[in-house]
Amino acid sequence: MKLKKAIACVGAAVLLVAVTACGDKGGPAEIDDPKPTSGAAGETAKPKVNMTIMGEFASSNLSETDKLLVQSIEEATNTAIKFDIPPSTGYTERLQLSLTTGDLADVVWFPSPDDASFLKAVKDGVIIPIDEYLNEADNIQNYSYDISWDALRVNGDDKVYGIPRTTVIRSDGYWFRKDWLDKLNIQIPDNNEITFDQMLDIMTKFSKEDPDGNGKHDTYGYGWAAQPDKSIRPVFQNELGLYGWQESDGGEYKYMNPQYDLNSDKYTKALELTAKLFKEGVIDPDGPTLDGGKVLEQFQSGKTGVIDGFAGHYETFLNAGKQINPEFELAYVFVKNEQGEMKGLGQGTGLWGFWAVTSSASDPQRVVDVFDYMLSDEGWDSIYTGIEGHDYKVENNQRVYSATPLETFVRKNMVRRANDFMFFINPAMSEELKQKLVPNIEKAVKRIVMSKDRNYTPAIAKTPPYLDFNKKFSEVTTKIIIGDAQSSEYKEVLQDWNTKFGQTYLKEMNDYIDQIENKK
Ligand SMILES: [Ca+2]
Repeated sequence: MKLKKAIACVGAAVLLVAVTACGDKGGPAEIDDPKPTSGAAGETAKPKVNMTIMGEFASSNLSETDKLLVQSIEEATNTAIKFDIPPSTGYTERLQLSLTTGDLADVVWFPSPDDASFLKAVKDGVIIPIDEYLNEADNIQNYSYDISWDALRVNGDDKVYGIPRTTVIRSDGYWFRKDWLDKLNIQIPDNNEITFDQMLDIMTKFSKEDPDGNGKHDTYGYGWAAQPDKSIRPVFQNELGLYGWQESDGGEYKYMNPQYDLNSDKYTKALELTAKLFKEGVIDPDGPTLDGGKVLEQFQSGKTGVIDGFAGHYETFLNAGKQINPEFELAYVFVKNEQGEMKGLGQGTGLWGFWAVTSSASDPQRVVDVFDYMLSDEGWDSIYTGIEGHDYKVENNQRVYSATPLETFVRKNMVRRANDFMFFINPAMSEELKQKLVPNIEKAVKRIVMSKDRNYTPAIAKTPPYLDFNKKFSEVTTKIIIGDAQSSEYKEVLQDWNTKFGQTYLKEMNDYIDQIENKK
């Protein structure tokens, strides 16, 4: 359907005409497209442009659906697109080599705006600013997070150095053992939202009241893990109102993170609560030594009754759990904060890497146009659902999807639309399952609160003495949580930090946030 449309529109070859004649802004798909009138091509058509896109994908070769997608993009934008996909284990090296030798694709993917080779390439003029090309890129503007643009202004000149590869930011809820809730006669409201007190009560019952009925005291309320760097942090920060850098309630600094605030007890209270739950065995005592994979295993095997996680994993988690215990059932639950609000910290800057236009690009505007097309309603429909005839057929005005397409290396990994939670839902999913999952994913996307630091790191925090001192925070946090230190010891370390580094750190962070916030 869409491919036919794209071809039909390119037949007319006038993009302006294409928008009016073939625009399909969310309306129902029509089967009988009027045939394009020929002869309109010519005057305003843009010349064909060749471009190479260098990116990191799971396969160096395009799959069938990838090829069909690229073809539809080429036809819609009058381009010839080549992909340069190094083996993913060697991507960084290949990218650096290209930057050094100047043998560059028109547009290249970088994993992060902090990437040292990216920052150098910007300084050297190898990566160019794209502000002027974004003027008419309404789709890129509409479907990127504001914070992503801030993260891409890396050169102190207020210019943007990349097209976001957006990731849909979520703040997930919790998986509960539904069969354990039933066994203990605990009801969850229809909207799946409970208070933090209810959450604490349920976790306590899961650890004390033998929810698996084996007569042994062998379960824990909540499964948690150490951070990837092995440090541990207090649990339930969302519920306790810890959302990173926000406007402060007063005091010396306009913006504050409770973790660094000598005048606030929010963070020490979170430490105290984690220590209490740890001591009482309400949270898994093995948590500090576990990683994410192990936490999932403990939950599926019935050692813990609650874990946090993505609502879209329902079928996978349920099937894995049922293999171990046929009684295994799942409920997905959100926990409101102490003020009764549905809020959760969104991580990152909305970027899952980004696309940087290089000084070798023969037509930078057209590179931006290609990405803008991918995010248009028509382009996005092909990216999300695939191409008619291959990924789905149209029968009785309805799309019938083929078996789950797995080889969407390029198709599903070029661009995303900010806040578009339907991305997480396979279009082939049954209506019944959609109705079960979509409301939960929607809540996880809509409840996000972003930390105002936008992943910015003050210069002082990159110095060796600072990095060395930082270990003291990890040490004291671990000690408090496992019961080897009083929570007041955190404030002692914080006081020391404040004297040595904090004033510089807090001022620099405040200046950064202030500058970005005032631009709005
Ligand atoms: Ca038991």
